[in-house]
Amino acid sequence: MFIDRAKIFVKSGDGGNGVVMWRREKFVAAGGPAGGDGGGGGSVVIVATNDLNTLLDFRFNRRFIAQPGDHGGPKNMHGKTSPDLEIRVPVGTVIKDTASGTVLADLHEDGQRFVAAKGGRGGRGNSHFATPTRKAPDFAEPGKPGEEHEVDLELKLLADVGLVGLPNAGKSTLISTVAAARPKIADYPFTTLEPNLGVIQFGPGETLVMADIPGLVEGAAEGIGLGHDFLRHVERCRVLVHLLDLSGGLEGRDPLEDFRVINQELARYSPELAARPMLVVLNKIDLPDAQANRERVEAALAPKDYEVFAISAATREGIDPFLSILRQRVSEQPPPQIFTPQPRPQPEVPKDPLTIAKENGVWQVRHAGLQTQLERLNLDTPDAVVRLHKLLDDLGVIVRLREMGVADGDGVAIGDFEFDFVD
Ligand SMILES: Nc1nc2c(ncn2[C@@H]2O[C@H](COP(=O)(O)OP(=O)(O)OP(=O)(O)O)[C@@H](O)[C@H]2O)c(=O)[nH]1
Ligand SMILES: [Mg+2]
Repeated sequence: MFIDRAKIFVKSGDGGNGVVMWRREKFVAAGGPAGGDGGGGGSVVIVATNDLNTLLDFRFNRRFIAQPGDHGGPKNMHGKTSPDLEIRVPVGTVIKDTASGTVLADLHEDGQRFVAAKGGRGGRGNSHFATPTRKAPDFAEPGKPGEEHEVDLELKLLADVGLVGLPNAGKSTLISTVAAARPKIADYPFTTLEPNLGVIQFGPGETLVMADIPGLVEGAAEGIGLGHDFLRHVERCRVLVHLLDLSGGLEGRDPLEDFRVINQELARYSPELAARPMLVVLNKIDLPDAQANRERVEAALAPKDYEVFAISAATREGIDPFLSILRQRVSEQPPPQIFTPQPRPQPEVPKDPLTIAKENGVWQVRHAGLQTQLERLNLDTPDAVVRLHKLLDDLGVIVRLREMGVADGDGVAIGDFEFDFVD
């Protein structure tokens, strides 16, 4: 089964907490602070590899959760940083933010990495907070929480040339003749059930990648046959090769009618794809029925400005002239489209980050980012009040409360955290 889309959940590890510890040495009465830093949480990293060609692994496994960092230890010992959790995907995987649809990354090279959820930073231990006036800081920083996101993975193979045509036209035969590819070939329709890539070697170091996709039929856009979803894999091709069974097959079809049908399906999928440069290849000229059709088909296509080739994928007849023009046409086109990644949209931050309102006798303080800053203050420690006061003062909360007429003893709430106001 071919799977080329998946939705996954990723969560990075929380950072470990920094700790409050003291040096205890023989003969040293009161040692200084010695609380170690917390280790960083593991990130979830998506890595592209040429070894895979489907997103099948994500059918049953959709949650990826990296480990948290360890807390700091005594004697300034760092907590252990957790390793990153790596997820392997095929090259050509586009990663989108599920919520916004933003393209976050387009992994177009082997080994390319994308950090889908960044591990939380470890908190600093109390030794970091010692100053000449505060020799014994009795607080430390908690680790930063990890991130969690939902992302869509979408495989859009990267190939220079995309082969399109009805089932049985000979697409897989052609790719096996010109490229180092061994797809399944058979004399019945829908032999190919998943896209295959083949590499055509010209000279040393000069190659073209060709994509063979399952055959399209009339109504593919409505899901008839295997549907047209596979066109996603030729969307980024520089040149399309439209393969026609010139013999008309066993049912004696008209190759010109086949040509019209496929072009119509292409246009229904994407007008942009339908406008891509297209070479028309009349296949199976080794068959007598093909010879009978050849003159008529060529004459009908000539006025439409298509470059038309007659070949036999089976006997190689006509292959070389076709390949040399194909190589030329591809080189004239811009390289395959790589999506430009965008940063993940951040939740809207109100213009005035601070709002204060008296609700049911309690001053509700709302401030973008205050919650996070509160988390960084370890509020269980004795001098927390002083630091809380300083934080609120720095953010202008105290001034604003006074302006609004706060009185000593009034309740003040910041999220879940409540305290009494004392000036
Ligand atoms: N005589 C002759 N037969 C050919 C030629 N090319 C392909 N065939 C035959 O046509 C049949 C279909 O070929 P495939 O390559 O499987 O066709 P396809 O377009 O990949 O078909 P689907 O994967 O079903 O979409 C097979 O029996 C091939 O052997 C050719 O040039 N000459
Ligand atoms: Mg095939």
